[in-house]
Amino acid sequence: MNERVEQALNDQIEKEASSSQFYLAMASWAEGQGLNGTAQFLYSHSDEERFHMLKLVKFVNERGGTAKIPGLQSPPESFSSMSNVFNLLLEHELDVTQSINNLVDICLQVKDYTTHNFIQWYVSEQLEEEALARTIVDKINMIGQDKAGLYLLDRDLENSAIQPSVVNTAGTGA
Ligand code: OFO
Repeated sequence: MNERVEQALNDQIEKEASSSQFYLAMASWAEGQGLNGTAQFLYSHSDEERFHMLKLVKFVNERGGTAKIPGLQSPPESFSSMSNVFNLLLEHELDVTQSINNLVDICLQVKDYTTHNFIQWYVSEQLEEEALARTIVDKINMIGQDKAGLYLLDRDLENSAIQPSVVNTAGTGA
């Protein structure tokens, strides 16, 4: 496996693992605040990010590279509000998208079309996740300080009533 691609994939493993921890910290905070729907949503998002990490680990190893399991920085323990949580989440997803785009770029530069093909799944996934985060941030902005509105949003998150507004068009499953 090309060294630059391997390095970029290992950097991405670190990003996905950090995402998982970050969302786990958010989930735990939300649970402590009695925001059970939000907590459930974030716990499952954290699981998803771990799956993204694992998928990369397996790909690197299967392609003859060496996946590196990273040590991670501690995520924040507390957040100031739902708005704070989801704005941070959106910011984080935008950063992950940039890093995926960088990976795509490297694959094209070194003509690694297999990894390029593999990484398309992540490109679609980021599109979905960004759209979902934006939807939630928009709703929170609309609700403002209205407690009843926040209660309903928390319930919607629990019932998965909030779905990404962009459909995954990659055609590749998990
Ligand atoms: Fe891994 O999908 Fe977002 O970060």
